Amino acid sequence: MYRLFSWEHSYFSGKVRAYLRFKQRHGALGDGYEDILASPDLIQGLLIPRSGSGAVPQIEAPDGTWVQDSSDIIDFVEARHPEAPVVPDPVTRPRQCVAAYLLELLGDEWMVVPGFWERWYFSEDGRAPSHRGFNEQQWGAVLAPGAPGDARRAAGAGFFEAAFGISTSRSEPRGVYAGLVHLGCDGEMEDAWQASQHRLLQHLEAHFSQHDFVLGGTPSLADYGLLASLYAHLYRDAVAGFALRTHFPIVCEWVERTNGEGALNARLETQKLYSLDADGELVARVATSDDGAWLEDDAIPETLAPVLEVFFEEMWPVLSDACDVLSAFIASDTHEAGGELPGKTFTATPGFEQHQTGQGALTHSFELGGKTGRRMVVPYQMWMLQRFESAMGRATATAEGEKAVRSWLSGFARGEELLELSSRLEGCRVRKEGALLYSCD
Ligand SMILES: N[C@@H](CCC(=O)N[C@@H](CS)C(=O)NCC(=O)O)C(=O)O
Repeated sequence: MYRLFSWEHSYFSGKVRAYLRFKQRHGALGDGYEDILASPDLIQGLLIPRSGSGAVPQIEAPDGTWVQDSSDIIDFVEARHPEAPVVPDPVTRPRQCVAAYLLELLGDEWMVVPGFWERWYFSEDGRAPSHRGFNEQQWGAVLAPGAPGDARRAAGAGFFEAAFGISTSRSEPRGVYAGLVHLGCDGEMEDAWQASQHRLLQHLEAHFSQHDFVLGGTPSLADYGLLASLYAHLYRDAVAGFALRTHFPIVCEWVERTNGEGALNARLETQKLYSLDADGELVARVATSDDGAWLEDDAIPETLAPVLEVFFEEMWPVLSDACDVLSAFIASDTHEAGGELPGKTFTATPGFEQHQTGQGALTHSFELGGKTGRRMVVPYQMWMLQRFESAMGRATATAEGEKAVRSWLSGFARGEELLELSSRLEGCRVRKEGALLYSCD
């Protein structure tokens, strides 16, 4: 049996958990998995000694291998359990394959900023509405599991003050609040990030009104990437969750369907809908759209184009600039070839603060919604791009695949740049070992 070490309220845990449920639902996960609450005891005594990192999610495979980072986990499980795949075949479905990786990247590393912001903004002193109490409870449930409710909440509240300085979050941002600033979501930029999120949600509401999943009637890697932000932060957290249910109810239904729990009304791809025939007998039919399958002929749903435009118009320019900045850093005297690079997405990595904050060598300006901000380079995103590059290589290995992908990408601003990704990544390739990242020699 696999062991998943996770938290319910963790961004990337929701992505992996929903994916594992899908594999299990399709009988494709061998002996299945156990979802284990990664309490502080387990993090200190098991996760860190075994894998070198306390981040969640992590899995321990039946053979004792530890894997972390949600994308590595999915790749690991897909390689060992190929039935009910979540990645479209790159040869027969090259566009869908590329779209799945792109949207995973958008969900993981772009939507993380506004999702993270929603959680912590509506937990600050004096916010109305506020979900501070809910947030204390969900963190306390991890920090002091099994303790009485008031003690659990107190554990969450104490941690917010000690680790994140929540009462001085605006004047002296620390912990998660510093992380938001490092990611370019400070007081000046937060409205632009929220507008970006609303733009995406509007497009997703329109898309899921036509199709039950990103690529049709069954989930793919893209659904799990998008679910990271949408489940733990935007659906579960109280203030964001109220807004999501109020303004984007079809997206909420997709969250339930993709999360695979409490989803009778939302309909799963394994579920049947029934009607009655003339004799009053039950007649079953596939419950999800598009006959329960990805669209035929490698078609990309039309309603997905505006979602992909968000990637090309907002995220790609940032990733592209970040590649240049990281290349210059790696080539500089400050960095030794093959040496360690910052690893985490949520905040500057300890030891790299001077480079990843202020005007440091690993920061750059970026534009969003007509405003200019500054943010840190996250080398993990280059690792994600390298992973995307290999998928792109497989999808464009044949002349037909190349033609199909090129003609589709040429419809997006700077879309064809993705076909030249290898040269963009030349100076900033990274090597990942567990949770740690290094430049390539
Ligand atoms: N890129 C990773 C991110 C893992 C991650 O950052 N997890 C967060 C929670 S969602 C975490 O564990 N933060 C606490 C820590 O790093 O100690 C993934 O895809 O899994």
